[in-house]
Amino acid sequence: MKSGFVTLVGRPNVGKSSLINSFVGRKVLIVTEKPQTTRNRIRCVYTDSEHQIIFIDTPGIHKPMHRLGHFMVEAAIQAMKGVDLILFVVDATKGLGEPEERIVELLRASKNRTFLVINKIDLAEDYHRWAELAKEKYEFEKVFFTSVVKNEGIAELFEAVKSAMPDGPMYFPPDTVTDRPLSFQFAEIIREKVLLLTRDEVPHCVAVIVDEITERENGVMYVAATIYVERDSQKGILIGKDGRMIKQIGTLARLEMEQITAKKIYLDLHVKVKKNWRDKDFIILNEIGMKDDLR
Ligand SMILES: Nc1nc2c(ncn2[C@@H]2O[C@H](COP(=O)(O)OP(=O)(O)O)[C@@H](O)[C@H]2O)c(=O)[nH]1
Ligand SMILES: [Mg+2]
Repeated sequence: MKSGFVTLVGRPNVGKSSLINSFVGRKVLIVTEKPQTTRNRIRCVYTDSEHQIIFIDTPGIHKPMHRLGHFMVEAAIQAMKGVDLILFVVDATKGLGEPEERIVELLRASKNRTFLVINKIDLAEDYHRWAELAKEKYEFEKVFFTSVVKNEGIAELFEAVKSAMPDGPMYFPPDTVTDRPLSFQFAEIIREKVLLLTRDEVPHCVAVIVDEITERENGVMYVAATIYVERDSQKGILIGKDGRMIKQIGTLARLEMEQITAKKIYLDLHVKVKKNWRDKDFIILNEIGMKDDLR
């Protein structure tokens, strides 16, 4: 069997999580149009009769503004070590700018095989030339052009990834989808709904922790979760007029949680304010898995 680890890196919002979802053929990772949606290093497993590929999703590499951001970037850097292949994802509409220069340095230091992936080609023109030049200049092994939304170039890239894998063992049981527990997946789904429904600074200030998952006798799964924000005004936004916002977040999240578990779910959501948790609250930072990422 061919098996191995493949890390996706790039600046925020280029489509790293979207690409992994399309490789594994289901939505394992949350995706939104907001930068820094992904905060953790998350392993997603693809298995067929001849391959097992562990895709490692990473937070976008950016200039950190607080401790959370610092942990996120560090998680991405750690995830570049000791893998079989790196997919360096670049937005076709943006090209290689300052964030990419930093990543190129990290890639050089990691000494891994690297494919350059130009994503979002459905939104851009004239990207072939600069992409080929970048490939030559930085000595990337191959360059691929993809669009997740139009499903273009994905199969070709996936085939090349499969062929690049060395002979190896089955690292995870074949039915594994991710290395993260259900509580983490639930927390991410809830956070995604918050990101989809709120704007401005709110998305960046949100942390979600699942406090309890209990299977009740009537077959219902009881899930209690707390959404943390940094300010009272943000709490007001999340709860909304007559509690409408929190209700909408809860409904959307519950439907998706029911889909992945095939169970009936009772979702109990709470909102709490923790000032400056992104900088100061090690309990929250720990609970949302930031410490695990650095191991
Ligand atoms: N038009 C277009 N949008 C895309 C494509 N791939 C991803 N996106 C969108 O870009 C945004 C960021 O995607 P995401 O996977 O979260 O990026 P990440 O931060 O790199 O993980 C989301 O709104 C996606 O739906 C693509 O190929 N074409
Ligand atoms: Mg992501």
